[in-house]
Amino acid sequence: MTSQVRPFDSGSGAETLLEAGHVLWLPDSFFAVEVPESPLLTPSVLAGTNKNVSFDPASGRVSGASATGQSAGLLRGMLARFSHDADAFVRRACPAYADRLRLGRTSFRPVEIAGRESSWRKDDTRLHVDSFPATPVQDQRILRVFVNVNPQGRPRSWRVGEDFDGLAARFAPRLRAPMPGTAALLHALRLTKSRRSPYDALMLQLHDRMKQDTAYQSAAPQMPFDFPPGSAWMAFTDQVSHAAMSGQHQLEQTFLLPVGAMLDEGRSPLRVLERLKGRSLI
Ligand SMILES: O=C(O)CCC(=O)C(=O)O
Ligand SMILES: [Fe+2]
Repeated sequence: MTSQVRPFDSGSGAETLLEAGHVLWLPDSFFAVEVPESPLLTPSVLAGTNKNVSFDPASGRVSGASATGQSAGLLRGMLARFSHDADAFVRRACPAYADRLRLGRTSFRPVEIAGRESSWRKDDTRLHVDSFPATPVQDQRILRVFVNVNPQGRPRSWRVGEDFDGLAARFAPRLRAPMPGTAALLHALRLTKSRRSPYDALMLQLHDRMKQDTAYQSAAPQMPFDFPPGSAWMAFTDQVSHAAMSGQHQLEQTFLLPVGAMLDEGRSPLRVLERLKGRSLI
């Protein structure tokens, strides 16, 4: 079974559909780039070799951007407005999560994905589930909201892969608990911002094993889906196998949600992997 892209219908139990591993798609996005902001839609807003501009809604700090002066202010304003609107949208769409959601980072992705050079590990045109090497999630879910803001009418083309139960059953035998002391060492060396849980370590391995397995990439159950410009979508990207094949100009907001705030935490990747491994991973 593959995960599915479903039209989002307010008032129809978005939380249940997200927890079942679906992508919820909003054809008419809650956010649009305003006319004075449109000059920001160019890869030249990026500093150096960055692929994204990153924004921290808590501090208002922008990183990875080349802009200075007035255009820096415009960029910060657009990211702050997007982050605010994405937060309001998710709280409305998922009232059961509202009190427990934590706003993470915001990103702007002005580079065409197709043909972009990258290492296999960073290559998001390969099917994967999300896992963050430097910022462990501990027992939290990764919920992400995306908006395609392409001004030339081009879609963002994704592949959506098999459901997490299938994925986990296939890869779990190849996922190993890290050596004792690894998490403390990574944290002491400041390679991670907090302690990497056994769950984080297994999810990083799952991300890597999926991307490394070229036979799996072509043979795995999967469905292409084109998200038109002006549309938004959201998913638990730690659960939904996904790959972004082509497209340019996207905004993304990350949220973290403790598994205990889910309607059914038994569906979380954490609990699925714990059942397969027969032990606690936190
Ligand atoms: O840029 C995209 O459309 C999604 C890329 C991706 O896989 C991710 O951000 O985790
Ligand atoms: Fe991803």
